[in-house]
Order: sequence, then C-alpha cells, then structure tokens
Amino acid sequence: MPGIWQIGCNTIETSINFYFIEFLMNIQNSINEFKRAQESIPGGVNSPVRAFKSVHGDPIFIKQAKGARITDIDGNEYIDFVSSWGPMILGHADERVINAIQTAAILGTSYGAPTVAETELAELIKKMVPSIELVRMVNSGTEATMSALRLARGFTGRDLVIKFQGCYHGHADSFLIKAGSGALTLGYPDSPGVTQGTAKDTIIAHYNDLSSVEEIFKQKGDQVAAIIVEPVPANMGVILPEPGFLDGLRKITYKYGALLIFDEVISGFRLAKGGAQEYYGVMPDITALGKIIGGGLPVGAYGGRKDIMNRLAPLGPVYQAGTLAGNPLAMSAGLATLKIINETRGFYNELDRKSSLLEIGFRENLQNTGIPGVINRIGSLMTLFFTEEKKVNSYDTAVKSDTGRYARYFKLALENGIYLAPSQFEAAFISLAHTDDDIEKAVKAGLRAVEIIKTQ
Ligand code: KE4
Repeated sequence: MPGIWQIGCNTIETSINFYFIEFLMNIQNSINEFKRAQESIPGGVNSPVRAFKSVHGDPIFIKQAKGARITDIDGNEYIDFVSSWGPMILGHADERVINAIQTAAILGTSYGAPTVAETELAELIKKMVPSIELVRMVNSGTEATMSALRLARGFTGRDLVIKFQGCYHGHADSFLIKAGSGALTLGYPDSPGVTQGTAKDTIIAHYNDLSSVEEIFKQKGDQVAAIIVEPVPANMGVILPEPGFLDGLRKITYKYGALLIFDEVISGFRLAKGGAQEYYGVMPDITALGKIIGGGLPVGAYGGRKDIMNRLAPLGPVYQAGTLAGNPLAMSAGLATLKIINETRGFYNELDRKSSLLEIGFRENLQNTGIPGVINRIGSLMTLFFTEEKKVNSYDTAVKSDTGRYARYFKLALENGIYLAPSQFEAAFISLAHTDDDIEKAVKAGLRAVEIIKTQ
C-alpha cells in the first residue's frame, strides 16, 4: 500500500501535467522502514515532530548528509533547512568536526572523569557568551533548562517560574505547560503526566506583552524564582521581540529579586557569537545552551553569574549530575564547531546575507501569487507563516496560521528536493554550507509550491 506521499504525488502529477515534478519521488523504503519502526518505537520516532504528523505524510528516513544536503534511504537528495533543528550551522559532516570526533574516539569514548576538553569548551563559551562566568555541561537542551530552573529556585528560595505561552524549553514537567514546538504542533501544549503540584508553580505570561508579566509580579512577585524565556522564540514559528520587551523583563526581575533565564538553545551561537544576549544587549542571570554547542553531538550547558553557579554541587547544595555530561566526543565536536565559528571572518554577515536572499525570494513568491503570508527572520532563523495577519508577533497571531496550507507547502517543497520543518510552528535554519544556488533552488521550488497551492 503506497504511503500518502505516493498518493500525493499521483494527485499532484495528474493535476499539473508533470511541469512541476521532474520525477515521481519514490520513498517506498522510508514507508517500509516507518512501518517497521512503529513496531518497536512509539510512533516510529524518537522525537514526535519527526513523525510528520502535522504535515500528513510518512517521514523520510535519512541515510546520510553532507554540507547543506541530506539523502534519504531511497536515494532522494534534499537541500536541508532543518539542519537537525539547529545544530548544523556549519552544514552536515564538516570535515574539521568529523576529524575532531575521530581523533577523540580513538582515545576512548567516555571516562566519567574530568578531561581538559571540557575546560577548553567552558573557556570558549565564557569568551563567547557575555553573561557567563561559570558553565556546567549537560547532555541536552532540556537538561540545561531544567537544571537552570532548579538552580534559580535553589538560589532564590522561591518556587514560581514564569514562562511564555508558545515558548518551548524542552520536555521537563515544569515547562510542558502551554508549550510550543511539537507540543503545540500536535495539539497538546499541556501534557498529561504533569502533576497539578508541578503545574501550579508555572505561571503563564504572553510574549511581547510586558503588562502580562507585570500583572503576575504585582500579585506574586516575592514568590517568583525566575522568568524563563526564549529571547527570540522559534517554537511557535520565529517571533521577534518588540523593542523594549527583553529589557523590560530584565528590569522587572531586578525589581522583584527574581532571576532572568535566557533559553538560548536555539539562539545561542546562531544570532551572534554571544547569542541573543549579545545581539540585543540584555544580560540574563542564567543562560541555557544546546544544539550548536555540540556540533551535532548531544551537548547542553547552562551558565551564568559566579555567585549563582557556585550554588551547584559539589560547591553548593543544588544538585545536578550526569554520567555522560562533558563527554569527550561531544566536547570535541562542540569545540571544533565553536572554534570554526570564531575563526571564520564574517561568519554571521555571510549567514545573514544568504538568509536574506531566502527571505527576499520567499517574500516575492507570496507577492507574485497573492498568497497571504508573513515572514519573520532574524539572522539565519526564519519562519514563513501562511496567514492573513499583517504581523505575527505573539502566540495569538501565530496560531491563526493556516496549518493545512503549510502542510501542502511542505509536501510540495519536499517533492522538489527542499526539506523544510515539518510544522508551521518551527523554523528554517540556514547554514554556512548553503550556497546561493541552493537558496535560488529553494526559492524556485517555493514559487512552484505556492502557485499550486493557489489552485487548490
Ligand atoms: P533538547 O532537549 O531537544 O536538546 O532541547 C530542548 C529545547 C530547549 N529550548 C529550546 C528553545 C528548544 O527549541 C529546544 C528543542 N527544540 C526542538 C525544535 N524546536 C527540538 C526538536 C525536537 O523536539 O525533536
């Protein structure tokens, strides 16, 4: 039984006389492997958004990747704008990163004891991220945010955390309340299994609405341990901070003695060497990092003011630990990646230049076809919202997007070798490996996609 893609291809093909699809994309092996995976893995995937549920298709199984391209197990090649959800800012399988991992692997894979590589990566992070005086390595973004929150509660002696509707901070219980990313995409931003006891300590505010934060502080300011925020949310699609919003969060947390946690798992090392805090000039008390920091291997980190970080065991009473924290292979990949970023002249200017070509092209596609949409971009992070809204600057405006139209756009782009995020509420990640020609191909495929959408 062919998967929906085959039916999709046939439908599209018969309706547009081949001009759009040079070839009938065969993903039969992916379809077979997805069926097989579902026998052993819940939903056939190890992370929900990979299941393509919101874009109504069978996920493609990847065989390999190089530069800006990924190849599935049927041999189809795509220009990749998911970039493993952010880590692959250099592009896939960068030789310098691969060599670093190979060199480390020959010496052993894990010791459960300190290594110099951990110190070197910590020193580099301190050099790059302006607010970080001490940093602790963990294995994922979730571990980083979860630990940052525990530390904030331990440091302040307070229980409450304020998060913003639509922001995603990983899958720790305290954050799965009105969460974004896969939780929003799949329609359960409040996950079962999170107890009332936990949920009561998470207070929801609205991004770009300082008054919603002030209201909470007026009522419970002396109980708030921290605000945690994606300084540039990318899990309800990309939303840009209104002028003064981040600075307003900084001021109100100072006023009430709460901490400000920047979840820079996506924005860190992507918007600038020092992430959003450098880009916007607002310094948090604790920063959570992930993705790029590991160069494609499992690394998260959290860091900040020395007086706060010194509360962590073994120095202080706030406990956090991890068998593979600071793993030498992961450290080697992260070190290689961050060193390349630091040593490549004009790294962010070039990323921004390529990304602006994509933005301009996609914007022209919408204008040329009259399809309503909004594009939010900052640096190499971008979302095209299919929406009648004139501006998408909040959760409420983001969720008005036409997810069905996005799903069709995603599928048509994929049929033409462009791999976008399989959800309206995620982002496109552009890497240094994307060439101008790749961007041009993506814009052309995007144009054909919106031209077809217009006929549906
Ligand atoms: P991980 O535990 O997935 O490494 O990081 C969690 C996390 C924390 N903070 C932010 C701002 C994040 O975006 C994430 C994870 N991002 C999603 C995609 N938006 C990861 C993809 C997935 O869940 O499969």
